[in-house]
Amino acid sequence: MKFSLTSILACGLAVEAHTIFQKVSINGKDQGQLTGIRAPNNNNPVQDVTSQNMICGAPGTKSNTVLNIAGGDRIGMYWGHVIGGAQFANDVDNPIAKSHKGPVMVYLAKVDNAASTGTSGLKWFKVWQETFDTSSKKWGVDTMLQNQGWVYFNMPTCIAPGQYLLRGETIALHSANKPNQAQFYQSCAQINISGSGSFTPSSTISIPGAYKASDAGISTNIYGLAGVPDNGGKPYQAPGPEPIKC
Ligand SMILES: *[C@@H]1O[C@H](CO)[C@@H](O)[C@H](O)[C@H]1NC(C)=O
Ligand SMILES: [Cu+2]
Repeated sequence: MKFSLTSILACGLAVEAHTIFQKVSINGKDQGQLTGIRAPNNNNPVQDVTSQNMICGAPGTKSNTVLNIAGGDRIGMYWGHVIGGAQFANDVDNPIAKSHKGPVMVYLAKVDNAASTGTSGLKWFKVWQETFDTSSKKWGVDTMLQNQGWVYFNMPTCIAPGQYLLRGETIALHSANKPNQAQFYQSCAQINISGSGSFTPSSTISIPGAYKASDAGISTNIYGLAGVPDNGGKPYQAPGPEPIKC
Protein backbone atom coordinates (compact mmCIF):
# COMPACT_ATOMS: atom_id res chain seq x y z
CA MET A 1 0.00 0.00 0.00
CA LYS A 2 1.04 3.58 -0.38
CA PHE A 3 1.97 5.21 2.88
CA SER A 4 0.09 8.41 2.50
CA LEU A 5 -0.47 10.48 5.61
CA THR A 6 -4.16 9.64 5.53
CA SER A 7 -3.60 5.90 5.45
CA ILE A 8 -1.13 6.14 8.31
CA LEU A 9 -3.61 8.12 10.36
CA ALA A 10 -6.44 5.82 9.38
CA CYS A 11 -4.76 2.56 10.12
CA GLY A 12 -2.40 3.15 13.02
CA LEU A 13 1.35 3.59 12.80
CA ALA A 14 3.36 2.45 9.82
CA VAL A 15 2.27 -1.22 9.88
CA GLU A 16 -1.04 -1.80 8.16
CA ALA A 17 -3.74 -2.57 10.67
CA HIS A 18 -5.82 -4.56 8.22
CA THR A 19 -7.14 -8.13 8.14
CA ILE A 20 -7.51 -11.31 6.03
CA PHE A 21 -10.26 -13.97 6.07
CA GLN A 22 -8.09 -17.09 5.98
CA LYS A 23 -9.71 -20.16 7.48
CA VAL A 24 -12.95 -21.91 8.23
CA SER A 25 -14.30 -24.10 11.01
CA ILE A 26 -17.22 -26.49 10.65
CA ASN A 27 -19.15 -27.32 13.83
CA GLY A 28 -16.17 -26.17 15.87
CA LYS A 29 -13.57 -28.14 13.92
CA ASP A 30 -10.83 -25.89 12.53
CA GLN A 31 -10.27 -26.90 8.88
CA GLY A 32 -6.71 -25.56 8.84
CA GLN A 33 -4.87 -22.53 7.62
CA LEU A 34 -5.92 -21.59 4.05
CA THR A 35 -7.56 -25.00 3.53
CA GLY A 36 -10.39 -24.68 1.05
CA ILE A 37 -9.74 -20.96 0.79
CA ARG A 38 -8.87 -18.43 -1.88
CA ALA A 39 -7.27 -15.55 -0.01
CA PRO A 40 -5.13 -12.53 -0.81
CA ASN A 41 -1.42 -12.78 0.01
CA ASN A 42 -1.47 -9.59 2.02
CA ASN A 43 -3.93 -7.70 4.15
CA ASN A 44 -4.36 -4.62 1.99
CA PRO A 45 -8.01 -3.71 1.58
CA VAL A 46 -9.87 -3.30 -1.67
CA GLN A 47 -11.25 0.23 -1.89
CA ASP A 48 -12.52 0.33 -5.49
CA VAL A 49 -15.98 -1.26 -5.50
CA THR A 50 -15.72 -1.81 -9.28
CA SER A 51 -12.56 -3.93 -8.95
CA GLN A 52 -12.55 -7.67 -9.72
CA ASN A 53 -10.72 -7.95 -6.37
CA MET A 54 -14.08 -7.26 -4.73
CA ILE A 55 -14.98 -10.89 -5.49
CA CYS A 56 -12.49 -12.93 -3.42
CA GLY A 57 -9.86 -10.31 -2.65
CA ALA A 58 -6.69 -9.74 -4.66
CA PRO A 59 -5.69 -13.12 -6.12
CA GLY A 60 -3.21 -14.81 -3.78
CA THR A 61 -3.29 -18.35 -2.46
CA LYS A 62 -5.77 -20.87 -3.80
CA SER A 63 -6.47 -24.24 -2.17
CA ASN A 64 -7.39 -27.40 -4.09
CA THR A 65 -9.66 -28.53 -1.24
CA VAL A 66 -13.42 -28.30 -1.24
CA LEU A 67 -14.91 -28.20 2.27
CA ASN A 68 -17.93 -30.42 2.92
CA ILE A 69 -20.67 -28.64 4.82
CA ALA A 70 -24.17 -29.84 5.68
CA GLY A 71 -27.11 -27.49 5.78
CA GLY A 72 -27.46 -26.32 9.40
CA ASP A 73 -23.76 -26.65 10.22
CA ARG A 74 -22.23 -23.94 12.37
CA ILE A 75 -19.58 -22.26 10.24
CA GLY A 76 -16.73 -20.19 11.62
CA MET A 77 -14.80 -17.72 9.49
CA TYR A 78 -11.43 -16.63 10.88
CA TRP A 79 -9.95 -13.23 10.17
CA GLY A 80 -6.35 -12.45 11.19
CA HIS A 81 -4.14 -9.39 10.94
CA VAL A 82 -1.76 -11.25 8.60
CA ILE A 83 -1.79 -14.81 7.22
CA GLY A 84 -1.39 -16.91 10.38
CA GLY A 85 -3.04 -14.37 12.67
CA ALA A 86 -0.88 -12.09 14.79
CA GLN A 87 1.99 -10.33 13.03
CA PHE A 88 4.13 -10.46 16.17
CA ALA A 89 3.67 -11.17 19.89
CA ASN A 90 1.00 -9.02 21.56
CA ASP A 91 -0.18 -7.71 18.20
CA VAL A 92 -2.96 -5.32 19.20
CA ASP A 93 -4.13 -5.16 15.58
CA ASN A 94 -4.93 -8.89 15.45
CA PRO A 95 -7.48 -9.90 14.21
CA ILE A 96 -8.15 -6.34 13.05
CA ALA A 97 -7.49 -2.83 14.35
CA LYS A 98 -10.10 -1.82 16.89
CA SER A 99 -10.80 1.31 14.87
CA HIS A 100 -12.01 -0.78 11.93
CA LYS A 101 -15.73 -0.85 12.74
CA GLY A 102 -18.15 -2.21 10.20
CA PRO A 103 -20.32 -5.13 9.10
CA VAL A 104 -19.42 -8.77 8.43
CA MET A 105 -21.37 -10.49 5.67
CA VAL A 106 -21.56 -13.85 3.92
CA TYR A 107 -22.54 -14.48 0.31
CA LEU A 108 -22.85 -17.71 -1.67
CA ALA A 109 -22.68 -18.34 -5.42
CA LYS A 110 -23.54 -21.69 -7.01
CA VAL A 111 -20.70 -23.14 -9.08
CA ASP A 112 -20.08 -26.43 -10.89
CA ASN A 113 -16.70 -27.05 -9.29
CA ALA A 114 -15.67 -24.91 -6.35
CA ALA A 115 -11.97 -25.80 -6.65
CA SER A 116 -11.62 -24.86 -10.30
CA THR A 117 -14.31 -22.29 -11.02
CA GLY A 118 -13.54 -18.80 -12.20
CA THR A 119 -14.92 -16.01 -10.09
CA SER A 120 -16.26 -13.59 -12.73
CA GLY A 121 -19.92 -13.52 -13.66
CA LEU A 122 -21.17 -15.51 -10.67
CA LYS A 123 -24.62 -14.92 -9.24
CA TRP A 124 -24.36 -14.12 -5.54
CA PHE A 125 -26.90 -14.08 -2.75
CA LYS A 126 -26.40 -13.05 0.86
CA VAL A 127 -26.99 -15.67 3.53
CA TRP A 128 -25.96 -13.87 6.70
CA GLN A 129 -24.75 -10.57 8.10
CA GLU A 130 -24.02 -8.83 11.34
CA THR A 131 -24.11 -5.10 10.77
CA PHE A 132 -24.73 -2.66 13.65
CA ASP A 133 -27.02 -2.98 16.64
CA THR A 134 -28.36 0.43 17.60
CA SER A 135 -29.09 -0.61 21.20
CA SER A 136 -25.81 -2.36 22.07
CA LYS A 137 -23.81 -0.09 19.68
CA LYS A 138 -22.05 -3.22 18.52
CA TRP A 139 -20.71 -3.75 14.98
CA GLY A 140 -20.05 -7.08 13.28
CA VAL A 141 -16.35 -6.32 13.69
CA ASP A 142 -16.84 -6.07 17.48
CA THR A 143 -18.00 -9.69 17.54
CA MET A 144 -14.93 -10.66 15.51
CA LEU A 145 -12.72 -8.86 18.04
CA GLN A 146 -14.49 -10.53 20.98
CA ASN A 147 -14.03 -13.99 19.42
CA GLN A 148 -10.33 -13.50 18.56
CA GLY A 149 -11.04 -13.35 14.84
CA TRP A 150 -13.84 -15.90 14.55
CA VAL A 151 -17.24 -15.00 13.19
CA TYR A 152 -19.91 -17.70 13.35
CA PHE A 153 -23.14 -18.30 11.48
CA ASN A 154 -25.34 -21.27 10.68
CA MET A 155 -25.49 -22.44 7.10
CA PRO A 156 -29.20 -22.24 6.26
CA THR A 157 -30.70 -25.73 5.98
CA CYS A 158 -32.71 -24.70 2.94
CA ILE A 159 -29.70 -24.26 0.61
CA ALA A 160 -29.82 -26.68 -2.32
CA PRO A 161 -27.00 -29.25 -2.23
CA GLY A 162 -24.02 -28.67 -4.46
CA GLN A 163 -20.85 -26.68 -4.74
CA TYR A 164 -20.60 -23.00 -3.94
CA LEU A 165 -18.10 -20.26 -3.38
CA LEU A 166 -18.66 -18.70 0.02
CA ARG A 167 -17.58 -15.07 0.13
CA GLY A 168 -16.84 -13.71 3.60
CA GLU A 169 -16.61 -9.93 3.71
CA THR A 170 -15.72 -7.37 6.35
CA ILE A 171 -15.97 -3.65 5.66
CA ALA A 172 -13.96 -1.21 7.77
CA LEU A 173 -15.75 2.13 7.86
CA HIS A 174 -13.50 4.26 10.10
CA SER A 175 -12.57 6.58 7.20
CA ALA A 176 -15.64 5.99 5.02
CA ASN A 177 -16.72 9.60 5.32
CA LYS A 178 -14.02 10.35 2.73
CA PRO A 179 -14.50 9.20 -0.90
CA ASN A 180 -13.44 5.61 -1.63
CA GLN A 181 -12.05 5.07 1.87
CA ALA A 182 -14.28 2.20 2.96
CA GLN A 183 -11.97 -0.84 3.24
CA PHE A 184 -13.23 -4.17 1.90
CA TYR A 185 -11.68 -7.40 3.17
CA GLN A 186 -12.92 -10.57 1.50
CA SER A 187 -11.78 -14.07 0.64
CA CYS A 188 -13.72 -17.04 -0.69
CA ALA A 189 -14.14 -20.55 0.71
CA GLN A 190 -14.72 -23.47 -1.66
CA ILE A 191 -17.60 -25.50 -0.26
CA ASN A 192 -19.84 -28.45 -1.06
CA ILE A 193 -23.21 -28.32 0.65
CA SER A 194 -25.17 -31.46 1.41
CA GLY A 195 -28.66 -31.87 2.77
CA SER A 196 -32.23 -31.87 1.64
CA GLY A 197 -32.56 -28.15 0.88
CA SER A 198 -34.00 -26.97 -2.39
CA PHE A 199 -33.61 -23.20 -2.13
CA THR A 200 -32.39 -21.39 -5.17
CA PRO A 201 -32.47 -17.60 -4.97
CA SER A 202 -35.08 -15.73 -6.97
CA SER A 203 -32.78 -12.75 -7.22
CA THR A 204 -29.01 -12.56 -7.19
CA ILE A 205 -26.38 -9.84 -7.47
CA SER A 206 -23.18 -9.38 -9.45
CA ILE A 207 -19.83 -8.71 -7.79
CA PRO A 208 -18.50 -6.28 -8.73
CA GLY A 209 -21.61 -4.38 -9.73
CA ALA A 210 -23.95 -4.55 -6.79
CA TYR A 211 -22.09 -2.03 -4.66
CA LYS A 212 -21.80 1.64 -5.54
CA ALA A 213 -19.21 3.92 -3.93
CA SER A 214 -22.11 6.20 -3.00
CA ASP A 215 -24.15 3.49 -1.21
CA ALA A 216 -25.36 4.60 2.21
CA GLY A 217 -23.40 1.77 3.85
CA ILE A 218 -20.17 2.55 1.98
CA SER A 219 -20.01 6.35 1.92
CA THR A 220 -20.85 7.03 5.54
CA ASN A 221 -19.72 8.70 8.74
CA ILE A 222 -19.97 6.22 11.63
CA TYR A 223 -18.98 8.74 14.29
CA GLY A 224 -21.70 10.41 16.30
CA LEU A 225 -21.47 13.77 18.03
CA ALA A 226 -19.42 12.29 20.88
CA GLY A 227 -16.78 11.22 18.36
CA VAL A 228 -17.35 7.53 18.99
CA PRO A 229 -18.30 4.98 16.30
CA ASP A 230 -21.93 4.68 17.37
CA ASN A 231 -23.30 5.60 13.94
CA GLY A 232 -24.90 8.59 15.61
CA GLY A 233 -27.39 6.13 17.14
CA LYS A 234 -28.91 5.51 13.71
CA PRO A 235 -29.43 2.14 12.01
CA TYR A 236 -26.73 1.15 9.54
CA GLN A 237 -27.80 0.07 6.07
CA ALA A 238 -25.33 -2.57 4.87
CA PRO A 239 -24.60 -2.66 1.15
CA GLY A 240 -26.02 -5.45 -0.99
CA PRO A 241 -29.33 -7.26 -0.57
CA GLU A 242 -30.91 -8.52 2.63
CA PRO A 243 -29.90 -12.07 3.63
CA ILE A 244 -32.21 -14.78 2.33
CA LYS A 245 -34.97 -15.97 4.64
CA CYS A 246 -35.78 -19.64 4.50
C1 LIG B 1 -20.32 -33.21 -2.19
O1 LIG B 1 -21.16 -33.82 -1.24
C2 LIG B 1 -21.84 -34.95 -1.76
C3 LIG B 1 -22.84 -35.40 -0.69
O2 LIG B 1 -22.18 -35.63 0.54
C4 LIG B 1 -20.83 -36.02 -2.14
O3 LIG B 1 -21.52 -37.13 -2.70
C5 LIG B 1 -19.87 -35.44 -3.17
O4 LIG B 1 -18.85 -36.37 -3.45
C6 LIG B 1 -19.24 -34.17 -2.63
N1 LIG B 1 -18.40 -33.55 -3.65
C7 LIG B 1 -17.20 -33.08 -3.36
C8 LIG B 1 -16.48 -32.43 -4.50
O5 LIG B 1 -16.67 -33.17 -2.28
CU1 LIG C 1 -7.01 -0.92 7.66
